[in-house]
Amino acid sequence: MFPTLYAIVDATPAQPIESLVSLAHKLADAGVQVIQLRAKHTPPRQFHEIARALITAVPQNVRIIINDRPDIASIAIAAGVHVGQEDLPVEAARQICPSPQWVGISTHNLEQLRAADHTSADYIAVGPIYPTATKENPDPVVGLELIRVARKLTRKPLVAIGGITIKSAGEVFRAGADSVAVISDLLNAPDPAQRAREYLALAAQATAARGSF
Ligand code: TZP
Ligand code: MG
Repeated sequence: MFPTLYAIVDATPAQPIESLVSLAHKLADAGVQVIQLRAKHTPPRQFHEIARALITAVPQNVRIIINDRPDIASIAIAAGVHVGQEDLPVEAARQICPSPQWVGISTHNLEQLRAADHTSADYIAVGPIYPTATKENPDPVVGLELIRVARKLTRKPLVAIGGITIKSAGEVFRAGADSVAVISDLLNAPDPAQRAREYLALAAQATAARGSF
């Protein structure tokens, strides 16, 4: 089963590596099985250094996924890479990150979803589901409807992203998401590990109630 909580650690260049490692540790201890490292404004050398630090800090069953950069995912021996519509295409990323490494792809509309379904992507992210302040220049909000449509269109795991909170996650799972990708509602929580546990418990309930598709 695809991990139900897809935590994203958003690194800024000024953030000490120890605080990122400590956060990854806490999330892993809480039961999080996939953590994406997103470092939009961090130079590649530092990005690689953070990636290595996180990969060595967490147990082997916790997948560290590198955002945007298949080269860094490969060289850091990460569990995979996540690409957007303006990054390298999935099959190009796949050449750099062959299976069993994961290649994930972001989609923002039906056309992109259909195209992603025909690639070797291991999962498809859909969003932004709700308004988000985390992403610079986000695509238009797609709402729960695009998850419902996506659920009928693909058998690949669906990761919903964008503005998801512990209050909205239930309806996101009920719409057909396998997983919720969360940045601010995790990182800004008073206790991110506790919030992660809440997501995992809620996901277990929501997916059990929904049954399998
Ligand atoms: N892609 C679409 S929305 C988003 C990304 C990276 C940001 C999600 O962050 P948050 O804080 O969970 O809305
Ligand atoms: Mg990207």
